[in-house]
Amino acid sequence: MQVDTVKISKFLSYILRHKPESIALKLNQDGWVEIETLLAQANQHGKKLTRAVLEHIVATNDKKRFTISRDGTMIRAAQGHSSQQVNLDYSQQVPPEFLYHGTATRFLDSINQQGLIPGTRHHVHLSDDQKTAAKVGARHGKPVVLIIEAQKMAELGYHFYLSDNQVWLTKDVPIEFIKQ
Ligand code: HQG
Repeated sequence: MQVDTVKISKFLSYILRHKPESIALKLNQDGWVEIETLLAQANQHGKKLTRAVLEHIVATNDKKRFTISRDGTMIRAAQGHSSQQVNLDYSQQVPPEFLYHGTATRFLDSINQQGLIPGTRHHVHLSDDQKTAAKVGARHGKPVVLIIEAQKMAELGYHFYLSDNQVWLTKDVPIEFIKQ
């Protein structure tokens, strides 16, 4: 397929996580939108997108960033939202003993003071393997992987969620649960 799938995937992330209003789109509270409406609005705003291309991108996306509803009519981003239109009802899960957060060394001073905070997104993102965390950290600079005492947090009443694409989410991580 002669399309720039990375570029379209980034466009979809932008629309479905952050700025649906930029193409006059309204997501429902669970982040879903009708595929027909998304295609119509994208095309109206000069982004050529067909159902076939969309399905190709969803199926081949390296991180399974997008989910199509079982009946095939709707689409949403699996996680990573900042849009206030959305308040996803993630499934709460008991985490493993440790989870990992990849960040850049330049953020460490601040993290050591404040703990991990979600920033513009709705959650702090964690993964169950160090390799993925290292890749996430490298997006921001010299990567460092922090070890999060997730089970201990859960025992103390902190909530953990697992997205459709297996990213662990929590609201914040106080410094006492972070090990380097
Ligand atoms: C850092 C990607 C200073 C945090 C990935 C991170 C992920 C602090 C940055 C998903 C801080 C936020 C999310 C504090 C946290 N002081 N910095 N107190 N607390 N930070 O991009 O986790 O490819 O919003 O360490 O795979 O990097 O888009 O979050 O470095 O799952 O699908 O603030 O994005 O997925 O950066 O990445 P981000 P993230 P996709």
